[in-house]
Amino acid sequence: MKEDLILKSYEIAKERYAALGVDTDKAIARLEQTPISLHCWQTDDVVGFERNQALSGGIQTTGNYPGRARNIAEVRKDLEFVKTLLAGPQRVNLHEIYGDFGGKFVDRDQVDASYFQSWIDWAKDNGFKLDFNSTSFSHPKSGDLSLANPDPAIRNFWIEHTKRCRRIADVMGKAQNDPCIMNIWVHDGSKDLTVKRKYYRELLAAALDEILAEKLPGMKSCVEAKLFGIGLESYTVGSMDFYEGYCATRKVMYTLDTGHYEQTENVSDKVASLLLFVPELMLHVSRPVRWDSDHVTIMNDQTADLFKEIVRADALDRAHIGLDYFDASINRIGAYVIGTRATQKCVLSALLEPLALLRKYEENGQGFERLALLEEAKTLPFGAVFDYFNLKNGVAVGEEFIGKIQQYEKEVTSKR
Ligand code: RNT
Ligand code: ZN
Repeated sequence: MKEDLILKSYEIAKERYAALGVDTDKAIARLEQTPISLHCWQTDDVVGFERNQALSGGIQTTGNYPGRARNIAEVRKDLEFVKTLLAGPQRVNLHEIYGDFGGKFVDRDQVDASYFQSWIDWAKDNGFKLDFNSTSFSHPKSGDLSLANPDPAIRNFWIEHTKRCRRIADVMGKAQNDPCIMNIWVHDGSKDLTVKRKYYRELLAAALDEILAEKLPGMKSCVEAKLFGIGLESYTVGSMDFYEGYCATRKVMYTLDTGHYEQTENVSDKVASLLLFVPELMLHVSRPVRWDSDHVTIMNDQTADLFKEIVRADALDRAHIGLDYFDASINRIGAYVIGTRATQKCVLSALLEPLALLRKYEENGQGFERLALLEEAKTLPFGAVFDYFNLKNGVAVGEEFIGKIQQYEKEVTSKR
């Protein structure tokens, strides 16, 4: 794309926004400080390196597009390539099953930071910081209940696993001089009706209390609520209400996955409530289609509104952004780039909102003016600012990344 054209368009856009009291350079600078955590599991359909078996336990990938990463070297190579197509900082979000086990079977209650040293080194060499997740799915002991299992042997196995994962995250965070965010999501639930709803939730709360008791300054923990798991449709132990109460009383970071709500629910409206009661948010930016389907994130109203609410709450510093979808039906690298850029577009568009003026209208009771400006803001030259952000950071502008991904497919992923 013609560089001078992008620069010219940006100058015009900058003036249009300035007239509404918005500083586009400042918005870009803020976006450049906003890391997006790439979920490693999009490279390989959430298989990992523990037993090389298809995913099981409440979630599922669909599609069989060729080119899945089959080993640690391919996962890393794909992530390195993805990074070349993205402006701004990225982190990499690992699951425990992506450890560097060197062909050895390491059970979940045996894992330690030594299996992640090569990830720590790789991340440092490639300018990534790491986030982490314990893994309760895809294991013979996963069953329907892990941390909330009434059988103490199974429950303690998962408690031990999760404690070990927190220590791994602590090592990662110390190595990178920045807290590693560790997410805890368990699929625990019931396919059919249960008459012991409260009991399992008591078990989960007690398990989490035990897990989170250890002070680990290099990491931060977050816990993720869910509507339902596949095969566990009637009851979810870690429901929204459960985790809202848990995080508010324990002062723990809440993971808000945009796929985990009723389809007609307005997820963005949760932000300004949660932020009053929980210390921080971890966002799993995803796209539900009819259900929690984990389609590739796009710039739609739900995602745009989510970031608007975060910026309006002045909480970009209290919200950690990660992606969480697994689409195996299209080029997987393309899925990353589309989702990350869409998320960045939503953050940027939120930062470019003429908020001061909108708020002035609201304070004056000028409802017409507020609505009019909200509508007009939608067609401000936002694309010119996003293009400039990419140009400035030396990455593909606009649709240019399509050809680059096609080339990588031809040279790399199609040969797998
Ligand atoms: C599942 C949760 C969870 C997972 C990852 C793989 O519904 O969203 O975050 O997607 O842990
Ligand atoms: Zn999630």
